Amino acid sequence: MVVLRQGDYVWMDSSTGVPIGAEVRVSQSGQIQLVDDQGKEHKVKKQDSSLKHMHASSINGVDDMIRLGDLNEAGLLRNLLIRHREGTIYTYTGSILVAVNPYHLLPIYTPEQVQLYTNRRLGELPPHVFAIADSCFFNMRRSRQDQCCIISGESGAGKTESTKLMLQFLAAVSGQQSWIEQQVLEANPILEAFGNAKTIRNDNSSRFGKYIDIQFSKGGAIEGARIEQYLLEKSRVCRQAQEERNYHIFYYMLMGMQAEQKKMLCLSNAVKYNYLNMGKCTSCEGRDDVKEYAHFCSAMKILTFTKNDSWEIHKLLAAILHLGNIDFEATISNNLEGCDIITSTHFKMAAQLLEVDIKTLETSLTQRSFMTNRESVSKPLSSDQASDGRDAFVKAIYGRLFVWIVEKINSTIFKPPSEESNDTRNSIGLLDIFGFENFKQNSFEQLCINFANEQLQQFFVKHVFKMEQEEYANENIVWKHIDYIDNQGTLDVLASKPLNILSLIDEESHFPKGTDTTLLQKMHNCHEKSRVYIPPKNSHDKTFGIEHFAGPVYYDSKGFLEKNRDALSSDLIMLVETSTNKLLKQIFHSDLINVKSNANPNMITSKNSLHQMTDTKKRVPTLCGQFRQSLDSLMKTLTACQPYFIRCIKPNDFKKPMLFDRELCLRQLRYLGMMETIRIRKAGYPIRHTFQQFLDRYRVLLNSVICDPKKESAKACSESICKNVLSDGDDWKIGKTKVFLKDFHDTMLELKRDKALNENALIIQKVLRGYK
Ligand code: AD9
Ligand code: MG
Repeated sequence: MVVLRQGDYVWMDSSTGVPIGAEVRVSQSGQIQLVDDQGKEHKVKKQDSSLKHMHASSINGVDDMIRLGDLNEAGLLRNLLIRHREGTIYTYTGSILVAVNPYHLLPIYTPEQVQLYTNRRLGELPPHVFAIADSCFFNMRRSRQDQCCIISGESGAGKTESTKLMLQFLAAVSGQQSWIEQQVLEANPILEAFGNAKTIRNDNSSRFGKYIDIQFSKGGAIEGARIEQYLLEKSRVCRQAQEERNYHIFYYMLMGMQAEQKKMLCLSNAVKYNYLNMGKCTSCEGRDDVKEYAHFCSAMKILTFTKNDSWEIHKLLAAILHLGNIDFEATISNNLEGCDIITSTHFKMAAQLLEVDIKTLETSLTQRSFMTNRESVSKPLSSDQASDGRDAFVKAIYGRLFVWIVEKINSTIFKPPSEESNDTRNSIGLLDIFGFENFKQNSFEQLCINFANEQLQQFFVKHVFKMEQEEYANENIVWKHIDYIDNQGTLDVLASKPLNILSLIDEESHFPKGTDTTLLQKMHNCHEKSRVYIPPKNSHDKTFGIEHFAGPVYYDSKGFLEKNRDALSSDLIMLVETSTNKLLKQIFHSDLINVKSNANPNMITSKNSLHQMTDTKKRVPTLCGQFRQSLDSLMKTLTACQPYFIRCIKPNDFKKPMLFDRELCLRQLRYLGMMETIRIRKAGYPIRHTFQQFLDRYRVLLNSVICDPKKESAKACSESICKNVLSDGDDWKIGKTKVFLKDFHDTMLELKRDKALNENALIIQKVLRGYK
């Protein structure tokens, strides 16, 4: 039975099913009131058996959640809530950083803060994204191993902002204030202009994934970087949902360009373009397109795009807008449905900017040629088919332009290692991929995005739960198994099992008679019994569901095969061939090679990835196939690094500061596996070194009177150091080949090592002075 006194803190039941914190207030008349964490008042009796006193650690919250006394969902949720309320958005779980989006600018990213966090051990100062960046940097130099930081969370949770902050910190500690650092930082505004857009979830939503690999010299200076991009959402160029925009660059350009240039491209305002006004939202609150355009232009200069490059890019963007405003008129001749293009300034401008003959543009858009046994014949397209073909062309231009821009940026910032720097150089990779998505209507793009998120979650599960517990067993560390939710089953159904969903989509895409309906049928036949697959409700329903780690998502199968085929008619490729526009030809370079080497080119599929482009024989034919391949290669890269994790949490759906939706946060904490993560980090030993590594680094802390390294084994010496520095009763372990430590042990050892080395240096100085 709990007795309630003024100022006590208790847990009380809440509608979410997870208890909420409340403060006890006793009025002068002795009446007891509870004010819960959301400010709601509740009357209670003096004694209430449903209430429980709060653990002292929960009242004001803790920096590191493994120190929470109330180690349950309520404790976890409240800790984040009260910290968020105070503007403390960062919290550790051991070395894993949890970041709650504040949705307003906090004064914690100043150069002074960068300096404060430089060269400090994790946990010495309050949690911060800079501390993670510093720790990555320190560990890279200490272990000479590549590091990576995986930043995850759903759309709008703050991944891209965290990535930029990490980058800002690393550029600052690299300390050269050189051109290359500036270039690495300024690549971002360009990528965001072309690859980010306003969505209902996020005003600056990344519609592509990126991995930035930053290379450092042995001395810790940034030498270069490489950006890998994944699967830009091309459909956005032609279609946007309500309240959403096309890619920022279009609006920037129309708002920010000089009148004279706009006139040359025959451009007017965003509302005038079909490709820009579909979402009924051409401006974005809080985003100044004019200012952003100026920033974009200066970034282009820093990244060595010439004036001419920039103009050519603008020409293609303008051509896209004009193409979008072309109208088709249905015709019937010889009983065949066809269409004409209605002559307009837009049509003329499109031809002029693409530098193609206007008549050839018309036939390429309104007819499709194909091969019979002997000859090539052409067939008229209906106006719907023609406008679909036009959209496919536009998507192909934009998608290839994006890839070209990333390649161009890489050619400036990537410095291939010289022979001598090759083995001394190390890197830190930052992964910022599109967050998990679940809209009212989800399509092929969402399936790809969510598949990528499944893979990253599995990487987390593998690292934090599987490999960790396997290692304890191998090293004979006494350990009580911690259960966790493993999403491998979902990945198996999606991509590993025979006849998995992605391979069925691929197979059906290759199959000439395949349709979205036959695809659904096959999926159904193969996965009917799986708990991961949710079948359509009835025979008319074209929607299937997948039980993802973050909850079920229903996908509309309509258009899946076409999107996956990502095909462009050979007529349009041939049109590009006839163009005198150098940039246009350049971005279609590999398609042009393919169309020439292919005797019977009916359809050409796109090539999207830099790496794969070099090998034309091993062509990956579908979008899905390409994406899988680039994800596989990403996973290999990540596996070769020592990983850090930042888990971003979105506190509300309204992009609002100071609003913490408990239910929304709880759902994210659950699917991120936060409870289990805290449990394993609390019980586990995330830091480990082989005996020899440990001895090499901490020899200065060894008391050689107690343990002589010349006589004793590395194991005995390591144990002696631990006993000496970490005290005997502390929870560290000696395994078969390694020392096992907690995160705070690592910090403690490093601080003591610094101190001992400094003292030694002082002694040496004194001795030397004595000699003089
Ligand atoms: V998506 O999957 O690309 O749609 P992200 O990348 O997770 O998503 P983003 O980093 O773009 O989200 O953050 C969304 C918005 O939240 C930003 O535009 C900022 O307005 C806001 N945000 C995020 N993190 C911070 C922060 N540390 N400080 C202030 C922030 N505002
Ligand atoms: Mg983003």
